[in-house]
Amino acid sequence: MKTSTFVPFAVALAILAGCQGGAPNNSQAEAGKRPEGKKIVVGFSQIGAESAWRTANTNSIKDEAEKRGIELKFSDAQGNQVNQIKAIQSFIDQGVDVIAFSPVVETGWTNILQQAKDAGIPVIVSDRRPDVPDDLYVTFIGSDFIEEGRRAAQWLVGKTGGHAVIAEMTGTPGSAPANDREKGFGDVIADHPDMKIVFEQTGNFERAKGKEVMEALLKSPEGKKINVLYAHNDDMAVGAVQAIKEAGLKPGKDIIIVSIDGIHDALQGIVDGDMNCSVECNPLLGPFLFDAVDSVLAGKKLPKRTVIKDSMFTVDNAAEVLPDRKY
Ligand code: GYE
Repeated sequence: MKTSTFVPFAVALAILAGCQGGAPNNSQAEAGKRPEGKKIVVGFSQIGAESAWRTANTNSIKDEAEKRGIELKFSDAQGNQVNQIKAIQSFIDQGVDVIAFSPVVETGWTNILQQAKDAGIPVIVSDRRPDVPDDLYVTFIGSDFIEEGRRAAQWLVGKTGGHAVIAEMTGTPGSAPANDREKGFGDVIADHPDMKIVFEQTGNFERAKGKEVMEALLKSPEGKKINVLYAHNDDMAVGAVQAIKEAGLKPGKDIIIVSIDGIHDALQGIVDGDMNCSVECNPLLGPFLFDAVDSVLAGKKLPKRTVIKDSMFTVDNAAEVLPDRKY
């Protein structure tokens, strides 16, 4: 079975919001600017290494750059926006051909992206959306996080018949996936009066934090009431599974677990009966990113938004997918 399908640009679910593309602010796109044979230089500012998703995303980007002979200046911000802004500043100072980044939080990017624009360096947004005017980046490639939250909730409605006492473990505060996965999920359960979120706390998208938060929750009065955990990513859910087991309960049964990403360890958890559903969010963005780099440097117009098409894993298909899951 085909599990995670990348949609080629030609048929991508692209929202052609204006379809301005990168050509207008892309001085490098003009033929002849880069000396013959000179490598394309791309600066990429990554968030950090908070999750298995992120590590797979980093590897995909590094592997694809190498495959294409592109010089990648890769910077790991260790979860800190200030470090990301510094990295982008240094890419501008070095005069790279293209800047790409995945913004840790949504706000606070307008100034630095305006500087990139003023320097004539096109910016490609990968994975998470920054809250900036459209003209400050060429294209945004990533999954639809609101839809992921909706799908998690819709699955849960089917599983529980619309009766659930839910703990929601949220991602990095202020990040697009935390904001959107909360919204999408909340919108769906709002139509179901017997589905209630009684606890909400961040686990920062980290496995160890997920375990810690669940340990504390299970000791509190709310912890005795819940029968569902909705985690904004699989790593936090995997950490929570550990805490649930240590508390003498059965994850996947006493507490139904639905989360997002579709990493190997979550598929394993589903196969083992410890977890119930993982909505896929595909991290393998490298090929998309460097197709976009090529297009922008060739002066081609790009859609403002490319949505990556994702799948969903439950007991019905996890075993089939697991052997090939690389991350
Ligand atoms: O779900 C989570 C990661 O931005 C989609 O970030 C990404 C999220 C992913 O840390 O595991």
